[in-house]
Amino acid sequence: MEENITIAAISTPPGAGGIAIIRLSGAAAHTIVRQVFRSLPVEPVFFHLYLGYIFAPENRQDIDQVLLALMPAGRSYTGEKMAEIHCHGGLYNSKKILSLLFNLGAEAASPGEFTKRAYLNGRLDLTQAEAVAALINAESEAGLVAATAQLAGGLADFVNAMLLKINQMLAAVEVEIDLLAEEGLNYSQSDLLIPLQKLEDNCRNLLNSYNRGRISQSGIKVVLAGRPNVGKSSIMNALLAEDRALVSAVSGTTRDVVSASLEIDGVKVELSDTAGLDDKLVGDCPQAELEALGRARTEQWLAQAALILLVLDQSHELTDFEVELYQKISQKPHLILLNKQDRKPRFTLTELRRRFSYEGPVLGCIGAKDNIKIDNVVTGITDFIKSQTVTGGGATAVMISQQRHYDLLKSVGSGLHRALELVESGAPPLDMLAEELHQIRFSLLEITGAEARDVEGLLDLVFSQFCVGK
Ligand SMILES: Nc1nc2c(ncn2[C@@H]2O[C@H](COP(=O)(O)OP(=O)(O)O)[C@@H](O)[C@H]2O)c(=O)[nH]1
Ligand SMILES: [Mg+2]
Repeated sequence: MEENITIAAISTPPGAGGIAIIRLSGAAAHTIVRQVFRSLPVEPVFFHLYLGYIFAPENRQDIDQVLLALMPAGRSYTGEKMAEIHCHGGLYNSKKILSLLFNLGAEAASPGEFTKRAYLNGRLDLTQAEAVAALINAESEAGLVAATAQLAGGLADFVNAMLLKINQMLAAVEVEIDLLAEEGLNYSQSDLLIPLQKLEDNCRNLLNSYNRGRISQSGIKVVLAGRPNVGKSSIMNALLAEDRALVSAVSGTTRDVVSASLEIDGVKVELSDTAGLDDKLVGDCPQAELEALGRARTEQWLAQAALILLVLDQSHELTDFEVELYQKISQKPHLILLNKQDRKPRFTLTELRRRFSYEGPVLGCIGAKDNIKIDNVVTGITDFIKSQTVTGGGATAVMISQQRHYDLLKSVGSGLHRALELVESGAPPLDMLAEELHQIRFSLLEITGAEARDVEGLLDLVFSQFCVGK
């Protein structure tokens, strides 16, 4: 078994830094470090930091002054004997220490292997292991909060509570199957109906939290669209409070999509500025080709956007092309930004509403550098995020943010639906009902990984998202 191999890795990112941490885990972790660390007591105190020198065993030459901590099996992150060497954060010295450990029998850890061992040794369930990866990769306040809640076992508790109910029902149905031969059916429909309905509700609420969870973890894509020169790049820069996109009075300045991230209401917002869309292609060929390319890119981005900001310039007449463009994007969540409020308007709000057949809010703004007015655009984006992440009636505090959990809960949901149909039919074939409950049980167990510790494919999927050393 690979657990008997002692693994080692540098757990801090490569490059020069204050310190680097080298981790070891496995049966030989303590004996290996003892051979390269001066002055470790015969019976070291666990979790104590020892200050001392790492030396090369072959010539007893000191390599670095470090802090060393030992953790006992059963009380460490992985559940195995562990050691952590906090050395100076240079690439050369840390790699040299690591190679000493390899010479003494340690092997290079693969990505996520420490966490995988923690899971295999029952220190974490699979949802918590996934939360570790999510926490490391969190890019916003919302992402961090979601990952921490999952790490604390919120999702696992919720799933385990569902599992307990399924187990109870399964036991009742199986007793019923056994008794049937002797005493006839003793089953009452309401015994199963109400708990199954409750479970279906719970499952639906959790599935409904996926959008919220995904947005918390990965953020949303917001794309600026509109004719050239209406002020898209200026608004992008104003929102970012930096000169990210090129702004000029020359129409068609932005050719490619320029993206940057900011945090709004705790959520990561990936903002993208696109080349303007227009029906008038420039006459000479190379220009026209460039326009067409920019346009194709823009349309790709619009398709991926969670929210489109359609920018209009109120100091120019509305064009038919803008009306057409609006028709195109109106099926997607969007905000209409009426830019250049500092200039004399050339069309009225009534005209805009009539031509767009649009009743919703229009956000007036100024993107020009010296005169920025952008607060209501930020509020508009905030309201959109709130509408996507709001917890409606019956919603759970617990949420899911990973596709794997969503897919498994989907099959739990359809299993529950089929089980309910059987029960509602009045006299369900009990063996069919038991089979549905078994399938639901397996899907729930796969979420927490409680019975999947030997399913290699599943573990590869989960642990491949990790970096080496975690
Ligand atoms: N007066 C005024 N000019 C603006 C405003 N927003 C942008 N501009 C100017 O309009 C021109 C085109 O802006 P730009 O952001 O490059 O437009 P884009 O082609 O839509 O990206 C530039 O000269 C900007 O300075 C605004 O709110 N008011
Ligand atoms: Mg631009």
